[in-house]
Amino acid sequence: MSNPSSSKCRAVVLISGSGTNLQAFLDAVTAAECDYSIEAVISNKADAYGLTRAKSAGVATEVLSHRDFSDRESFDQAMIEVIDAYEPDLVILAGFMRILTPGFVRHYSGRMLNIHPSLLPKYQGLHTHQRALDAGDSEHGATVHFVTEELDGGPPVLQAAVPIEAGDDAGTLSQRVQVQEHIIYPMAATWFAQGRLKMAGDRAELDGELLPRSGKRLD
Ligand code: NHR
Ligand code: GAR
Repeated sequence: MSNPSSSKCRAVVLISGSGTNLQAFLDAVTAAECDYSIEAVISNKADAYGLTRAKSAGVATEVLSHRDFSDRESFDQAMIEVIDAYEPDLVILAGFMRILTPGFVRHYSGRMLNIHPSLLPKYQGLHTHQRALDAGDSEHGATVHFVTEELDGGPPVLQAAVPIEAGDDAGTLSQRVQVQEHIIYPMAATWFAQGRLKMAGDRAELDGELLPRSGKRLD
């Protein structure tokens, strides 16, 4: 099922911060036989460490600060222009921290993925690790999902769980979750690049079969 290199899936990655998920993608494309290429990394923050990771890997970078725009619509419109110059097949949100407008989301409908640090549909939005701890949950995790207008509400693709251990705080828990993020996110991107993963209404579809409403669970 792998693509010939001439039709390799072109991905653009959006970040706001440290970019450990971006690093997992960069490592995957450096290894042989990856089904996608990373064409560019775009950050809304000039000091995001992920930009350094991209440059070290020889990947093009762009910075577009939301502070230079008067509203979300004009920021998102400028982002579309920057992103589309790279002619992406797939847009990957990797710790990108700005809520996207309906127009932006529609433009990339069915070809934009996010990783969210919770076992969706639990804990949409921010501060997920602390919320899982405060609720006394026994497990937590991360979910890759297609991005729709509903924040963290698009069709889940793949999720991985980790145990919550006695003495965990948001920092130790997020580190344990991130180990799983770095496994499941490149896996989902590979499925997309191979043409096996699609958004079908409010569900994700893998190899022609609808996935469960919380996505496929990595065991
Ligand atoms: N946009 C849409 N339309 N749909 C989604 O599912 C999105 C999205 C944009 C980002 C990532 C998301 C996450 O995984 C994501 C999913 C930022 C916020 C937020 O409140 C919430 C969720 C996510 C990302 N951002 C604040 C804002 O006003 C700013 C917070 C900050 O700068 O630290 O945009 O959790
Ligand atoms: C990741 O843990 C990701 O799940 C989370 O931010 C971290 C980014 O880390 N995403 C969100 O909270 C989105 N709102 P990274 O920059 O090291 O990949």
